[in-house]
Amino acid sequence: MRRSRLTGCVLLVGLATAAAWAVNPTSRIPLRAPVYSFDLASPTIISMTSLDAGDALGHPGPVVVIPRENLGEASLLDELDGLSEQNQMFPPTSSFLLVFSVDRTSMGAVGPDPVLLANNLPFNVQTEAAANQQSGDAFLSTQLFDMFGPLSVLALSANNTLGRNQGDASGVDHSGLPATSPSFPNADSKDNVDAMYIPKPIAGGIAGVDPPPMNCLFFTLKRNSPSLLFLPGTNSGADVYRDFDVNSPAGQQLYVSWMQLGLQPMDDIASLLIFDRNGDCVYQPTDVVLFTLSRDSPTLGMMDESAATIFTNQGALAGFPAIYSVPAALGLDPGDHINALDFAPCSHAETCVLDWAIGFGRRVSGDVRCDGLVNNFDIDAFVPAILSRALYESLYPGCNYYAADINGDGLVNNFDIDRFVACILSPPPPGEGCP
Ligand SMILES: [Ca+2]
Ligand SMILES: [Ca+2]
Ligand SMILES: [Ca+2]
Ligand SMILES: [Ca+2]
Repeated sequence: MRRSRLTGCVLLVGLATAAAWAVNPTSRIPLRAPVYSFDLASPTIISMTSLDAGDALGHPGPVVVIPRENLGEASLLDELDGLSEQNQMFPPTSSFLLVFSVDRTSMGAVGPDPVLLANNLPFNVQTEAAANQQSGDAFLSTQLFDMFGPLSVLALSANNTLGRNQGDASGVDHSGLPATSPSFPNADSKDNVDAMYIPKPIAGGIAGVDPPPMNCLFFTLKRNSPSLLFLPGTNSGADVYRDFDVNSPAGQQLYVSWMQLGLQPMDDIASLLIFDRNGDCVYQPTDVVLFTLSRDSPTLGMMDESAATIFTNQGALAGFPAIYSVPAALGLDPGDHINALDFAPCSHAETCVLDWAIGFGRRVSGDVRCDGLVNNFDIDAFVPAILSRALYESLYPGCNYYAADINGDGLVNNFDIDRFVACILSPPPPGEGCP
C-alpha cells in the first residue's frame, strides 16, 4: 500500500517535471547536421518541386547541397539510397556510435534504456514508431562499435536513442515532415531519410580538426533507378559508385560491384558506410564496406537474415557477405530495416549518448546567458560565443556553449546570427528556447 502511494507520488512528480519540459525536446550538444536524402514517397519531396529524391540535402531547409545531376542521376525518378564519406583517416582501433535511420514500417524491439529514461532521454525507434514519425529520424546506438564490429562495453543496454528528429527539435532535426516534436502523435505521411553521412567531426565544431579533404564521395542508387542504365556499372542497386567531383555532372565511376561484395545482381544496398583506408578511392579488400540490404534482396532470403542486419566485406566468403552486427545489437527487431548508416566517433558510449541524444531539459537554444530566459541580455553572451568557445566559457562558466547553436547544425558560427536576431525580436516564453 505504502509502496504504491510512493510510486504514485514519484509518477506525479515525473509528470509535473515532464510537463514543465514539454516544449522543445532537443540535445545538449547537437550532432553535426548530416548530408542526407529523402525518398520519392516523402511528403517533402512530393510538395517541394525544387527537391528531388536523387538530391543530397542539407539542414536547415532542406536545401540541395549536391544536385542529383552531379551524381549522374538524370531522372526525377532516381533515388539516392546510400551515401558515404571516404573516412580515410579513421584509425582502425578507434570506437564510435553507429548513427542510422530506419524505414516507415520499422517498429523497434525494445523500449528506451532505463538509464536514459532516468536522464530524460525517452525517445528511441519504438517510441518514434508508436508516434508514426520514426522514418525521418537519425538514431544513435547505445553501445560502441569499431569498423570491424560491436565492442563489448555494457554500461547501457543494447538499444538505440534519438539523435536527430525529423522536425521540430530546436534545430536538431532534418527540416522534415511531420514538423513535430519527437513522439508527438502523427496521422500524416512522413519523410523517410534514405541516405546519410555526417561530416566529421560529428558533434560541435573544433577549429583545425575538420575532416581531411574528401577526394571522392561514395553512393548507391535504389534498384530500378532509371540512371543505373547509364552509370558505369551493371544496372544493379548493389553496385557502389564513387564520384570524384560532386560540383560537376562528370566524375562517376564504379567503386565496387555486387559480385565483389558477395551479393546478387538483384540485391539492393540500402545503406552504406565505407572506410577507404588507404585513401585512394579504389576498392581493395582492406577497405571496409558496411551495408544493409533492402527487405526484398535475394541474399537476405538465402542467408535468412534481416534488413536490419549490417553486413561487411571483412571476412566474407565467396558468394556471401559477412555479418557486422545483428538487429538486437541496436535494439531493433528482425522485421525492421536500416536504410541510412554512418558513425559518430566516441570513446565512452554513456558520455556521448548523454551529450548527443534528444530529450528534455537539454539546452535552451538562445539562452546563452543561461538564466532561463531568452531576451536582449543574451546578446552580450552570444557575441563572444560566436567569436571563441574558450572566450565564451571563461565569461559564462557552467553555461552551455551550444545554446548559441541556434540553427542546430552542431556548429556555433555566423550562420546562427540571423536566427538569433529573429528570436530576440520575437522571444519565446520563459523556459523555452528559440524555435
Ligand atoms: Ca537507403
Ligand atoms: Ca521522430
Ligand atoms: Ca581504397
Ligand atoms: Ca549553428
